[in-house]
Amino acid sequence: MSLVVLGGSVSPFVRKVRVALAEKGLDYQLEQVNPFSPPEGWRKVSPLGRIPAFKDGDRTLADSSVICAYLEKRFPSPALFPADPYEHARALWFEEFIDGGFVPVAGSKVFRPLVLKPLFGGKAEPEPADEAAARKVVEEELPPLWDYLESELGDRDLFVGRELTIADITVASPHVNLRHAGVAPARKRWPRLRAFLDRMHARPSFKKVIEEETPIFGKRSANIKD
Ligand SMILES: N[C@@H](CCC(=O)N[C@@H](CS)C(=O)NCC(=O)O)C(=O)O
Repeated sequence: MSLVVLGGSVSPFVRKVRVALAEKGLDYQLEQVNPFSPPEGWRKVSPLGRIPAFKDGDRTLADSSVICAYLEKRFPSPALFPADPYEHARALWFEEFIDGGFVPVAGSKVFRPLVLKPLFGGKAEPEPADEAAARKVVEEELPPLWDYLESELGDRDLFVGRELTIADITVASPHVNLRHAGVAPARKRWPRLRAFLDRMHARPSFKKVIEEETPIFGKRSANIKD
């Protein structure tokens, strides 16, 4: 068996697949692909040009949600998708919420200007204008999304059902990017969400990738306040 994840480890969608593989106890290789300067033939593997893509032997797939759905059928145990039809659909919904709603804000408007742009522009710190714009997003655009997640958690430890699911992995993953940018939901206003993230990021599956990434991307994570 040869499983390969293709993509940059800093992508929340690549991390989601890596954590799902780790939670299922599967070995895999990570082949670094930068979607902005991809290898030849990349569009054959990932028709939309995005990361992650995935190889299982000579079979290829693209899109983290598709890859995770495949992994679930191929390696059913331990399950990461609920058996109950409604709970299953709810788990898919959280994948969509993060993909279509949360990452376009947290990734493009916060992590990219605060962490990626300075790194790739060879600068130690973001431009003041980028910092100010990102700060505004953190103050105005992330709170309603965090309010929603806080209310969906309710008094439970996990988003759907009683076992860890793809919903939990998917929600926790882009919060690693935010953590690298020095941003987290304040414990006072979003106590359940913050405690959930602390628990998720302490799981061995997340801990391993966070430890790999932090020396490269996580300079601002020490700035996080409660
Ligand atoms: N729905 C996709 C989203 C993947 C995605 O947007 N990946 C970003 C990196 S985080 C990417 O490849 N961007 C490059 C591009 O859109 O050209 C998934 O779940 O895999």
